[in-house]
Amino acid sequence: MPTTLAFDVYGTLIDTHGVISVLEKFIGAQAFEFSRLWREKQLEYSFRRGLMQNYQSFAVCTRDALEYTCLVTKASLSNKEKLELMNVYSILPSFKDVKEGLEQVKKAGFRMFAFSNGSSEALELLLANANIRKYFIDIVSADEIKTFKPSPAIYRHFLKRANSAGAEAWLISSNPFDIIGAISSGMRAAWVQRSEESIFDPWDIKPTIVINKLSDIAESILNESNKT
Ligand code: LAC
Repeated sequence: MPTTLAFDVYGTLIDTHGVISVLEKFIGAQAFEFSRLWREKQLEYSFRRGLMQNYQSFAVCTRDALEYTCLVTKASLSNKEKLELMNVYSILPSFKDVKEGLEQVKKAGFRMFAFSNGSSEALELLLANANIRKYFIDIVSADEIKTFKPSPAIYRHFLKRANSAGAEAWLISSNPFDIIGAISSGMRAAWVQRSEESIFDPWDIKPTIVINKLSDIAESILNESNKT
């Protein structure tokens, strides 16, 4: 069975800070900090809803986090502006290294899936808009089992949906919490560290490999597989 790759979406394939140019129109220089806080809070809300078993879609976590970020930064955005931001969020761009990386992975013959907290509908739109939907056999969404990463249930769900054993499946993600979740559930995992400022959690669980750009993924996984 060829190796299976699960590509995380938000923050790995798709740049969540793609909202910054629109935010700048509304709040000027605060835009970067606002975007960072918005993303952090969105993830925190998904973690909390997972722990509380009080599921709402990832889009609800995003919308609630936007509201929180407005309150804490005292940014007075109108409802129309918030709606515009949410619309931009549904068609965010991919990172620059993504198409080349996916193209190489496809040529190498790996089985490719998109694997994300977002709902299937949201992911179909996002990936189609970024022109990368065609690379994936399927989309596996946390919404199918109404919980979020890094619950072990979601990685088990992925392996079942992809019909793959953990030892033959890799998660590719820029999100350290996702990498730790996948490794803890028996998968292998490649952390995409695009900048030196992104820090891996100093736990006793490490990524199988670290790459700096997505276009290195095919070669790095082939090298790693040859070692074992
Ligand atoms: C996702 C989160 C981790 O796409 O952003 O699943």
